Amino acid sequence: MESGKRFKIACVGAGNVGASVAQYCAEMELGDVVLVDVVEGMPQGKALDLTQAGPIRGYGSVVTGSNDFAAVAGSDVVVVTAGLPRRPGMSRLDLLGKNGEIITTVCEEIARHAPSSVVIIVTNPLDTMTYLAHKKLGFPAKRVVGMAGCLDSARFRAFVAMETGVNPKNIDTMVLGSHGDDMVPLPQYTTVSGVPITDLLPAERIEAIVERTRKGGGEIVSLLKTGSAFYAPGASAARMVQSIVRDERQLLPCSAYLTGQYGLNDIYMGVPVKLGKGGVGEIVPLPISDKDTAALHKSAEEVRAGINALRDLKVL
Ligand code: TXD
Repeated sequence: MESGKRFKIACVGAGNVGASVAQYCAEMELGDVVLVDVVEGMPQGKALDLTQAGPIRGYGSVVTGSNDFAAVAGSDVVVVTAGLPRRPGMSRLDLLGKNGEIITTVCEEIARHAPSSVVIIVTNPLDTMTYLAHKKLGFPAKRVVGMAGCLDSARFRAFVAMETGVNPKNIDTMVLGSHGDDMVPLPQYTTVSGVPITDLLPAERIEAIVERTRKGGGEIVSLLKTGSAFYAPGASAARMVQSIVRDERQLLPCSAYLTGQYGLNDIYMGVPVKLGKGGVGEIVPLPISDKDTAALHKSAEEVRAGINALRDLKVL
């Protein structure tokens, strides 16, 4: 990825999240964007719609759509949102098996057509699917990364902004662990213009914000009734694309492959990474309390259970 070159970003899965990733990437002119989906005509239609928004929004990114995976050829970054939502009567295990099959097929195609790409997985259950993708793609771990922490920390920041009335741009935070109820938000690393929120807000308000962050996805699902959040997830994945194509080396919480960091091995989990050209540059070891370490290990158990279930289902 030399500087000055025109980047290509593929969004595999052109549903709600995939289309918003495409929209944000085009608006930020991160590169040309291709939407790929199995639903006939849908990625082409959304691509045309986004192309027609360009003159008004002032971007010139070329946005195309296809039902053929060959369209991802030459992509620098591939964002995978392909998957099924959980339907009534479908168990978590059924969903794991179905999405596991979709990730397997998609990764075979990505490995064939875009073998040098950095792949960002968004499909749930996030950390388990990212682990599966890493195994199926056969790419070095640094080129396979999961999006969840960026979203969880954006939610945390938004709630702190709502609580304090301060511009969310002034708020920084870090969230570790798996994507789900067991995530580990870190109030001690959450600051408003450099001031830790532990000095600004009473403990019970912080606890309430942490709890709301943990349940952030569910809160939106219950309001929408059909489907789940997509604006903030799309923006979070686009932020990761930005850090990669512009080699910004932003320190972002991402699901990354661990080889002993934080006492965890052979697993994908949300940790702070320097994200830049080529993917995950470095996993940053943060000093965290024994309580947070225990919480992180507890959330790892859930990811391991998912990985084992995929093995039982013979998907992995
Ligand atoms: O933080 C996070 N990681 C998440 C994850 C935040 C939000 C959403 N999260 C998960 O992303 C969600 O649980 C789903 O697993 C994915 C995608 O969510 P989205 O809301 O975009 O779902 P949609 O709108 O149903 O879109 C999925 C698309 C849909 O258009 C299908 O036709 C397509 O995936 N699909 C495929 N595309 C390509 N190839 C294959 N095989 C395929 N199968 C389905």
